[in-house]
Amino acid sequence: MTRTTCPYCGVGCGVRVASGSIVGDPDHPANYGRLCVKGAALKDAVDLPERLLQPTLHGIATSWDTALDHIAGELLQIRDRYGPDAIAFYVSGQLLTEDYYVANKLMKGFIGSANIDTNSRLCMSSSVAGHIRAFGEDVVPGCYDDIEEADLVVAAGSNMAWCHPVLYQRLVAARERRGTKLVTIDPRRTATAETADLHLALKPGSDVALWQGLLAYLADAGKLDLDWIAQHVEGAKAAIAAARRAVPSAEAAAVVTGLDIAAVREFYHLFAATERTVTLYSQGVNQSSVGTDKVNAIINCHLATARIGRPGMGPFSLTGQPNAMGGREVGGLATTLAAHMNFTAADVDRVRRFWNAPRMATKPGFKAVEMFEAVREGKIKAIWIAATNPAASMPRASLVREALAACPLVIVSDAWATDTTALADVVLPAAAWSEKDGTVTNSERRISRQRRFRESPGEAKADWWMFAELGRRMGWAEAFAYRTPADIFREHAALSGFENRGRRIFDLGALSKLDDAAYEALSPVQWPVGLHGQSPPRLFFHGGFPTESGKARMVALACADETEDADFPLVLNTGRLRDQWHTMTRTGRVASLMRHTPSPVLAVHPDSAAEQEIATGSLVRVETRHGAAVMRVALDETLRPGALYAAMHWTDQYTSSGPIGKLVHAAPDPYSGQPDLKGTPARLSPMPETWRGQLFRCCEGVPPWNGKTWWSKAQMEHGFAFDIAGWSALAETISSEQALRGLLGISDGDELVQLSFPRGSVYRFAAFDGDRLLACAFFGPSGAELPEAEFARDMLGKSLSALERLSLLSGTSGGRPARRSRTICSCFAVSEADIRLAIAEHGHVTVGDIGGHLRAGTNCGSCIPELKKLLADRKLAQVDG
Ligand SMILES: Nc1nc2c(c(=O)[nH]1)N[C@H]1C(S)=C(S)[C@@H](COP(=O)(O)OP(=O)(O)OC[C@H]3O[C@@H](n4cnc5c(=O)[nH]c(N)nc54)[C@H](O)[C@@H]3O)O[C@H]1N2
Ligand SMILES: Nc1nc2c(c(=O)[nH]1)N[C@H]1C(S)=C(S)[C@@H](COP(=O)(O)OP(=O)(O)OC[C@H]3O[C@@H](n4cnc5c(=O)[nH]c(N)nc54)[C@H](O)[C@@H]3O)O[C@H]1N2
Ligand code: SF4
Ligand SMILES: [Mo]
Repeated sequence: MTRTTCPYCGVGCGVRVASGSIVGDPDHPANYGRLCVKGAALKDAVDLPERLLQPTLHGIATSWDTALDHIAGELLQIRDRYGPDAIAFYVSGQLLTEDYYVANKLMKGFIGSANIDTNSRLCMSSSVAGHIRAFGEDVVPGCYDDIEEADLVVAAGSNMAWCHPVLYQRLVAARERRGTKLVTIDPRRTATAETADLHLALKPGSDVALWQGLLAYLADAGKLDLDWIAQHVEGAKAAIAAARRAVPSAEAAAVVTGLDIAAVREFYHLFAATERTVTLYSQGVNQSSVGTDKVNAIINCHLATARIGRPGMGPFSLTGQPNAMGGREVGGLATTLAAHMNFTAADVDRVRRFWNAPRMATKPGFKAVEMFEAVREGKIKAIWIAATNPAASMPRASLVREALAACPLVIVSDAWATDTTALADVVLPAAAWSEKDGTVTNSERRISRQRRFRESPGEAKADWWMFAELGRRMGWAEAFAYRTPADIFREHAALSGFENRGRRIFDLGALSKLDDAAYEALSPVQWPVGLHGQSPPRLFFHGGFPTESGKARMVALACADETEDADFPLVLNTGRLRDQWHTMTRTGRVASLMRHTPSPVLAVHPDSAAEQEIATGSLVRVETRHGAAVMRVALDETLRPGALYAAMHWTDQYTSSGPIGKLVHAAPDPYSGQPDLKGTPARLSPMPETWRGQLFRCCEGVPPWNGKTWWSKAQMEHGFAFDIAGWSALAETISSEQALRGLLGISDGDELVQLSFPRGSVYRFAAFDGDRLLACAFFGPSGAELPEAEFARDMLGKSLSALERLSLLSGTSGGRPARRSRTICSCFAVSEADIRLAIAEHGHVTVGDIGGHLRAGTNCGSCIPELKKLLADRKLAQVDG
């Protein structure tokens, strides 16, 4: 049995791997055995197909030696000719701490530039900047237990039911025990909001005003902890005065946020009255052009009430990626040095001495958005991208692609081919989760081991090894002579304790002497673990802020004016789905995870849609100042009028519309440089769909659709399902047998069957190798009823009887008509239709009833919010009826 840590979100759940099964680790303090739907599907996510197996140089397979020597030679030349700042690394919160440490050391101490930035710039950097402004250091003061010990949990810009599902499950259990109130602050009525006591669907971007209004209210109502403030806080007076000036009352807050005054009052009363309050926040706060101010507006209210560092109290930034926190610890951001040190002369010198560094960076480097601009402008001549897919996930992704296409040397290390590897000069095959060793730090500062339990395929290698090899080949053999991740971890821990003397809270001094066996056996541990202290789960109630005065800082904030773009009157919000992880390189290949939302949609509020006669299922062109895409619409009442919402997950590999990042603006926050990925001005126009189709086929790849076609691709158990629509004549697509064979992905020897007359004007095709079904396709005029993926799932890749062949072509499966219904429970493949039927026929009233009957919701529990919604819908229908 191997104990390791889930590779997805920042909750950092422990898992146990034994003989083919992967289950939650009952002893891990993040999850105590629980897993969400992505964690529960991990066994299907190892051994995924289409791995990168060998280094390639300009598309041609080569050896590690050749690839690394080439990179080392080029980088040295570029450094000598243009200086170190012409080289950049763009890395990721999905690297392990050890990978990250080596990359950062190589860039900041040896190449001599601080041009290493990370996708955490898009994710956590506003929280980092907010923490540093308030506390003096990037420290999360609380722990997960606080969520269970709170009486009020505020989820601000966080859809934790989908994005931090195990913490959400812990909250749900606590609510059942102690009646914890839940308030959500999100312009959308998310799965999290559905279960809240109060949902504040504020105007996008208006959070600062809501929290400023709260601070003014707390001051007016005499709810501040003046003694604690006097002892531990500076700047309170100015911050409160600024809040009163900007948002003097609940009424004023209601105006700016567009909320109901009663709802604002209810929130303010609840917050004022509940000492044990935890505010959880995530991308609705961070990913904003005022993200840092949002963070400080929240922290201000917690500092003013001394609700920090005590059980059940505190501002709590939820981290996204599995090692978002570890990356910050090693200094992976261009704006920080290693081990929570900064670009002060003393810190630069300290790190120089510790590393014995020949060429220390002395000033911050480019932040992500600026970095790709610098690449585009030719200031950066070489960039190494590791464990992130910026051609899809960066805002203004088309500009990022232009930049990479023009850059003389692009190196990408990844485990699969992506939109970004497609633009690389050198592609390096990376070892993936399950194949590599190291550590990650979760949202509550807890370091856990990721452990290897299987061999890497082909020649894939760990990222730390690649960076260390590069360092050796560039001439720094001694500094990069690591044998194992344990060597690196010890050095990282030692640096954190080096000349620390309690000045930096981030201190792993006590772990710097772990021998290999102890590193191998390391149990989850929270920092700080300094030489003299133990690891306190909570910080700061007794002061000790790492600022000059030792006090925390409340920040005086103004509320930014709204800017509107008359040509683009709608607002495009982007974010996550329950069962997908980012750019789908892993979760997009797991059939069970593709069932909940098999195809991308643009969610549109019915009012905005009605103006242009746009209906659910129709095609639209959505356009911003940065790009345009044709997408399928889903009308969605959970949005505010004027809002659009799209998932960030789909890429060029999965849909013709490509990544939504092509449309998203950057609008960086002035303090953190974190781009606003939640509020791009946009507009819509209808697209005239003339036909639509469904294609199911065994073979990988994307068929050669013509340009006037929208498509999306979804993995199934034995092949792929394509949802297709077009706006030219259908005949152009299926004109010849050759064209059809291309679409179905079959060779000349395979049998192609066509139903001789289009039934209900739907053309039907199937392809066989003997009796085995290789592919089938259905095309009809817009509005035609086509079979869904469910229908072909059981037949694709199998040998069919004559009767089955017939039923396939007639569009029925075993006599049962194909049914359009989405999957709610991915673990047991239970559809919405089945659940609704069971509720209606059996009178189920609880989630437990449904589980007892259909098993839905009894494994990972990720679908429970949706089950509750279906139960509530039924109740409403009964009342109405
Ligand atoms: N299933 C799944 N889980 C994940 C991930 C994943 O890809 N898939 N990724 C992980 C990562 S890296 C991250 S960073 C986290 C992100 O976790 P979350 O931040 O919870 O996820 P998002 O969906 O990006 O955004 C959260 C919410 O912010 C809201 N929002 C938009 N604008 C505003 C605003 O102005 N104010 C407020 N208050 N809210 C606003 C959006 O409507 C959205 O519901 O999830 C992690 N967990
Ligand atoms: N529009 C919009 N854009 C967003 C966001 C949003 O909400 N809206 N959210 C932003 C946020 S918060 C985040 S965190 C980013 C995430 O965006 P990305 O980091 O670009 O997304 P991933 O798909 O997780 O990319 C990780 C890559 O690393 C590869 N990989 C996996 N394991 C390893 C490994 O061990 N080594 C190496 N070298 N590679 C590996 C995967 O195959 C994948 O290609 O997206 C950001 N972009
Ligand atoms: S909540 Fe889910 S995705 Fe996040 S670490 Fe736990 S099992 Fe993995
Ligand atoms: Mo993230």
